[in-house]
Amino acid sequence: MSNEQTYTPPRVWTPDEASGGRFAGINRPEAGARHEQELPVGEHPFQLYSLATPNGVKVTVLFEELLALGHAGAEYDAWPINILEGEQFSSGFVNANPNSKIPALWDYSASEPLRVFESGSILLHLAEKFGAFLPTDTAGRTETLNWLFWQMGHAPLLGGGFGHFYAYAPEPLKYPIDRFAMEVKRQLDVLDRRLAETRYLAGDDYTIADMATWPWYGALALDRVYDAGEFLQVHTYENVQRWAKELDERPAVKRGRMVNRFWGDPAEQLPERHDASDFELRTKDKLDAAGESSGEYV
Ligand SMILES: N[C@@H](CCC(=O)N[C@@H](CS)C(=O)NCC(=O)O)C(=O)O
Repeated sequence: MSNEQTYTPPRVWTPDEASGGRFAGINRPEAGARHEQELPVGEHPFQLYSLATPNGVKVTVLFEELLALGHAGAEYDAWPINILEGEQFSSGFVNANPNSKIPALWDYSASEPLRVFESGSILLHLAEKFGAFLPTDTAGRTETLNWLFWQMGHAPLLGGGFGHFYAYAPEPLKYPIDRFAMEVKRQLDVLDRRLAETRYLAGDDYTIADMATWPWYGALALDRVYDAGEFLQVHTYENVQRWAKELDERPAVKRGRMVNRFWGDPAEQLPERHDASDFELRTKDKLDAAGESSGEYV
C-alpha cells in the first residue's frame, strides 16, 4: 500500500479550497442556473447545444448519418456551449438540461417543443423519430439498447475515472490510475470479444449503439484521447481497431466530429453548424482567412 498521499476526511465535507486539476474552476456542489441568458434559436426543427467532446460527437454523428440517409427533417442548428466559461449554467441551458452538461437538444418538430437531454436519450429519441439506426425486431432493438446503456453506464469510468486521473488531475496518483486502467482494459476486452463475433455492436447493422460507443472507445483505440494508447496497449484489441477504423472512414462520422469543435486542425473545426454547406464554407481556417473570429474554447 502506497503512502504517497493520505486524506482523513473531516466529519462534514466543505468545498473550502479549489480541488485543482482541469475543470476545477467550474465545479460547484450545487445545481441550477448561475446567470440569466437565453439560448440562441435558429430556423431548423432541431436546436442542439453542444461541444465536440465524445458525448457531443455522438449526437452530431447521428444527425449527419440521418441527413446522409435522406432524412431532410433532421436538419439542425448546432450552437457551441463553452463549458470552460460556464455557459452550461445559463438559465436557458439549465432549462434545456437541469444537469448542466452538453449535449442538450430542443425538438421543435413536435406540436409542443420538447427538451431532450442525456446523450443516450437524444440518440434514442432521434432514432425512434426517424425509424433509423435502431432495429425494429425485438432481439435487434434489445441488443442495441443493451450496448447503448452499457456505454452510458461505463464510459464515465473511462472519462471521469481513467482520463481524469491519467491526464487531468493536478498530479499523477498510482492508486486511481491503476484502478481505472484495470477497468478500462477490461472494458476494451468486453468490446473486443463482442466485435470478434459481430461487425457492429448490435450485430450486422450499424446502430446508435456504435454511434454512442465510438466517440469514447473508438477515439481511445485510435489514440486520440488522453495520450494513453501505448500505456493501455490499445493496438492489441484487434477487433476494436477494425471497428474503430471502419467507422472513422464514414463521411457522416467525419462531419459529425467537426461540429462545435474548437481544437485540432482548423480545417476540421466547424464552430457552428446551421447548414450542410457550412462544412465547406464555415470551418475555422476559412473563418480565420475571412477575419471572422470563432473564439477560443480550450
Ligand atoms: N451523461 C451525460 C454526460 C454529459 C457530460 O458529461 N458532458 C460534459 C462534456 S463531455 C459537460 O458538459 N461537462 C460540463 C460540466 O461538467 O460542467 C451525457 O451522456 O449526456
